[in-house]
Amino acid sequence: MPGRALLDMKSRLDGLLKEAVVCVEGAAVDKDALLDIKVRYLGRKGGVSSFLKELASLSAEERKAAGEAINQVKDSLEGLIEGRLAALEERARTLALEKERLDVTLPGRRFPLGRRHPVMQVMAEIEAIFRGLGFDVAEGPEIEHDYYNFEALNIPKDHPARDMQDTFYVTEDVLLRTHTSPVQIREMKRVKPPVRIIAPGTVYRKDSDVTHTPMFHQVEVFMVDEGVTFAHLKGVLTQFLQGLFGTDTPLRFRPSFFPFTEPSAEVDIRCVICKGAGCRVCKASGWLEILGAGMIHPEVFKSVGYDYERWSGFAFGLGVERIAMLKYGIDDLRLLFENDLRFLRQF
Ligand code: 2NL
Repeated sequence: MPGRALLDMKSRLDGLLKEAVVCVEGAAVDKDALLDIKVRYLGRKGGVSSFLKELASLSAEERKAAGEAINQVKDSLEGLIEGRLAALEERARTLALEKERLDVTLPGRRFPLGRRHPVMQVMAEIEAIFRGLGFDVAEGPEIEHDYYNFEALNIPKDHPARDMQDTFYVTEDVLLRTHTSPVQIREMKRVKPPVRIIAPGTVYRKDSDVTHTPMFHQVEVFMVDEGVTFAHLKGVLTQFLQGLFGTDTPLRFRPSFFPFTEPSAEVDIRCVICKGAGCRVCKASGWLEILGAGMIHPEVFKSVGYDYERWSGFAFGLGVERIAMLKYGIDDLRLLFENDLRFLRQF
């Protein structure tokens, strides 16, 4: 016959287990609450452990039965809580996996490919031609001193090119360069001949209508050495323009004037649209004006400290937008500045 003390203990153990089970049910999805319950009932100072102290007051026979009863409650409670914790862990992992799910069979996203603006394509092409002829590429500031932009180029104070109407002034003698010639002045001051340099870049003029934008692109080219003649200019221009427009493109030189070259010429190519037959683009002349050129003026050589008795050179300059329009048959300058993707994607 078990004693009263043992029966009493078993009933209290049963009560504790029931109470703990209710707690565990209530904390079903709360990991922290479950851990609290575990400490409260199974910890060293927890509910189940407190029964172990009572063992001392029992007979050896009852102690064994009581010990087994305590262990049973401990084991079933442990099993219950660990089971719940494992289930929570499993649920969390399933949720995480679901959230990170990747459908590896989906088609990839197309990477939008950009392309070079037609003006920049022409610039790159011009640059490549001149690199092939042994020219170096130079750059310089877009905000310039009056001296480099005008004075050193033999453009006198009363020259129409210096007119307030053409030039963006920052101060009385600081301005936005109106051509890339100042880059060439800087280069000639920096290095001694022989020099072969092209200066591509952005230039600014106070001009805005259907055929002019206040900002546009220019490439200027120059070469200085002993014995450079107009024949070298013609040869380089032929190589360059036939490289750009095709070897079946005749050139024509007309006398002209620039303050920084003497003699000077305007250079035409046979119309790339009508091949000389006459059309709207060449205004029925069969020819297209493409650039200005000449032999570098002795005054320019004086400015940069070159001995004009010893050295000679040619120079020319062209507008890139105009070349791009002729090369790609673009009939409206504004298309080059609107950045309409439907237009740009064609190049
Ligand atoms: C044009 C004409 C030209 C030059 C630019 C130049 C530069 C130096 C010395 C001499 Cl540093 N000349 N450049 C020469 C002749 C013509 O440009 O109509 N450009 C759009």
